[in-house]
Amino acid sequence: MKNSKPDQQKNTNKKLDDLKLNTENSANSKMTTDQGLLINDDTHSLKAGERGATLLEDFILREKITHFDHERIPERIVHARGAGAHGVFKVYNDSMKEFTKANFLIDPNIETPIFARMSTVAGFRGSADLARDVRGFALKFYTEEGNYDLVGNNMPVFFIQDAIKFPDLIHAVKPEPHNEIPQAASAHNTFWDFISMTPESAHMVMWAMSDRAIPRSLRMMDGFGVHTFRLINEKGESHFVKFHWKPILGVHAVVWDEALKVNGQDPDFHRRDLHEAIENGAFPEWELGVQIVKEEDEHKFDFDLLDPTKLIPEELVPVKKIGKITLNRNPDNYFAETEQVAFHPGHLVPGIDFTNDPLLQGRLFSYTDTQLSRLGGPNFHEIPINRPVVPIHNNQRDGIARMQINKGKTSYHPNSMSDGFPKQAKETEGGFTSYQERIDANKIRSRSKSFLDHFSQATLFYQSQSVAEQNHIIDAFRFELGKVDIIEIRERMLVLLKQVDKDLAKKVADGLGLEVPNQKPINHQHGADDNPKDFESTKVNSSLKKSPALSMTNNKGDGSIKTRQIAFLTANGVNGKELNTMKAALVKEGAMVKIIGPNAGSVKTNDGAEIKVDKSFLTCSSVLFDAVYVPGGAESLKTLLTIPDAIHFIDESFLHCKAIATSSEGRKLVENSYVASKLKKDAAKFGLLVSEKLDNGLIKDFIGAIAAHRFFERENGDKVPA
Ligand code: HDE
Repeated sequence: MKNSKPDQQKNTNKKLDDLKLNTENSANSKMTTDQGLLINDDTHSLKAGERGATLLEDFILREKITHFDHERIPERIVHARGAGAHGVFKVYNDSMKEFTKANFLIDPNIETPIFARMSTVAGFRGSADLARDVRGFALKFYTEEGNYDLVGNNMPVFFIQDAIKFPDLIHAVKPEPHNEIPQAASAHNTFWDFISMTPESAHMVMWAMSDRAIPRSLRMMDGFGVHTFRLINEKGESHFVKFHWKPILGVHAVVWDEALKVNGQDPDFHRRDLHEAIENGAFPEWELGVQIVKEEDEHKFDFDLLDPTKLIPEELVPVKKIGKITLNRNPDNYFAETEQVAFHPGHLVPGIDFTNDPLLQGRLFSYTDTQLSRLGGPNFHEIPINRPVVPIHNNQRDGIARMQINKGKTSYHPNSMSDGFPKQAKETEGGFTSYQERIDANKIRSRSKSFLDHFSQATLFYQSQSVAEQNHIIDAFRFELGKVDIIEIRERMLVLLKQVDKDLAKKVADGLGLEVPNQKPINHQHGADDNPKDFESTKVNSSLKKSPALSMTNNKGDGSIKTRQIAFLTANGVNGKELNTMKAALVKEGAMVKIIGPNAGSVKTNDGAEIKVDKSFLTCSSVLFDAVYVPGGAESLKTLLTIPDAIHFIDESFLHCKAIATSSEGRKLVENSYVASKLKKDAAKFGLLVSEKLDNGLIKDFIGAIAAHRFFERENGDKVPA
């Protein structure tokens, strides 16, 4: 399906129909003011004479400039930079009936419209996409029972255990207050100062320093609801649940050097990738999964289900895949939809409920509150992207920018003048009731002892990574702490890392030119009158030593090369047959081929055909691609060898562990790069495919190498300067 716009497809999506009510299209229309007056001259303001002063009475000028003056709204305090898309969700079958009465999770005939927004956390709205950061991943389901929001991240745990610390965490990671430096980066003093005094963050910090924090694409990252929620079935029974959504294309990352360069080459790298994939009909998909835990098993784990710094290892409770999320339509207008969409973990439907996770509890306050200042008042639910697909009836009235025109003489309950309407709905009619959890407690400010194991899962995460992934984590700590210029902070971090893994701490210390201090970690997260001893970290001896599910190596998805971006390096005289054959083979597998040439325009093949150039060496670089192919052609290679950027393309692709293929004369580019020294007998095993001619063997090997994503073996002493 090439075109994803709803006008061109059979559309039964209620939310898209609903948005049409507010969609404007200026095609074939004359220009008007906001009052509908036709405009005769949008080019000149009204002046007292051709060279005279502008007149105050020019209401057309004033309306236009006033609107412009007020175009900006405050950006999100966190998750300011994001990209969004419309889509649908459908469950596979009714097997969830046992656990929940939420219709959209049990009826396979229902296709629920959704809107998704993915974001970085720390950077401002104009920051670059490939910052090392957690990615927000928020889903709004427009269900027949009202909107349900699953406001998650691409990592399954969080930095802190109590919402009251969130402003501190965010102040620490945001640019430092005196000079507003650095943008969209955690590599600075204040972040690590806070983290080093907050051992509960150890697990999340391992995730944030892993390759998960630099995704290849927003379409290739996991989603997690993070907190434990409840599912409530028709009988009113509760089960604990963790939500996951896993990309069909697998979870993939870039390498750090690449991320730094992408941010300069294309700061919109992720946003563009999502937009283009959807425009090309390559709709991103995830499978929604659940881990379900019975009420009576709440305390059977060696961690607390309410602690948001812990995950439930999939080896203990498997993820049951229950349905599919598909993003199939780009927003028509970024501001109206992606910027104004307002998520809130408290947007619930019957069949889903909260737990007492203290982080979740705080979030339930924050999200509505923040919209009041961001979107200007309490009517943000009426903004088209936010309004549900079911009617709203209540006695809430007025406020800034009220859209709804409520008829009738009453706006209170109970009333007799409107026959009691709108009436409350019984539970059997779909009325929402909260799960009646029994609570018998003192009102206190404290933290459960069951939250004090700060390191076991950090260790589990580290131990479950492949060697390459572990090396990347070590490098990330060296980079981040290397940017911290207060030695005491670096040392406190080494003390924490030693609790996670001694070898990790030692290697990071070596990179920093320090020794790992022989100290115990100190937990500074407690009240002034508390005894610090009561808050010391405890490490539980878990029987689970490794969780393969935590390594990206084991999350490769369908193993296809769909949507991978492949660069073909060409110049006049390129071997047309080789170019076209390889292109056809890759496109057949769903990859995207881009022709790179010395200049914009076109290149001539050796058989006289003309091929359009997608990018010149000036307007792109290897970091924007997943793999590179150099077709033969004596004349083409002669030209390419005179272009330093073409040689650099090969070196950089090799450094970033990407698949490289050449056929016939194409090998000359490799032979004239630093990669020449890597042309060993078994080079093909490591994704360096140099072939005398283009044959089926090369095509098959290249497809396999692209699917492998990266050849991290090259990082073991096989690097080249690039
Ligand atoms: Fe958020 N978070 N958060 N958060 N969060 C916001 O709400 C907050 C947390 C997440 O695309 C804000 O509308 C508190 C965890 C996403 O619009 C704000 C705490 C998780 C998004 C807010 C957390 C998230 C937000 C800013 C700790 C993963 C972007 C703008 C108690 C499960 C949603 C806004 C979008 C946005 C508060 C922690 C995910 C200020 C107080 C944990 C994906 O309300």
